[in-house]
Amino acid sequence: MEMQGYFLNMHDHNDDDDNNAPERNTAVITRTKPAVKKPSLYRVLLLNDDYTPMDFVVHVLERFFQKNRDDATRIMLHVHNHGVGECGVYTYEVAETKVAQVMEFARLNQHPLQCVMEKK
Ligand code: TYC
Repeated sequence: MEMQGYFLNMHDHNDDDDNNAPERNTAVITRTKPAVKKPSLYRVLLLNDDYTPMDFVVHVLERFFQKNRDDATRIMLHVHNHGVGECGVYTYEVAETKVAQVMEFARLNQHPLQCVMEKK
């Protein structure tokens, strides 16, 4: 059970000085703003095109997404055959950086390769 984000308040109503008085305690659980929030995650996607060489896409996946040769080839072929494919899942700023790095690298090499991010 997820209890993070809840606060347990104990109330002791025995504030008279009679030690023999019956216990009259209550517990109230209130929802609170969690102190720690899970960050939203974003998929980084490669889009297919007719011109970018397959070897270049494999290299991009190895260089920017830490894929080994086999996984990079599998993802490249998935994009080639289906039009779009996932390179990885990251927090917003990391995903944004990956997209910018890939777009810059493709532009420098004069390939039309497109890389985008989408919220999961
Ligand atoms: N379709 C490209 C070709 O036949 C290869 C390719 C794969 C291009 C993946 C982009 O994201 C891509 N050369």
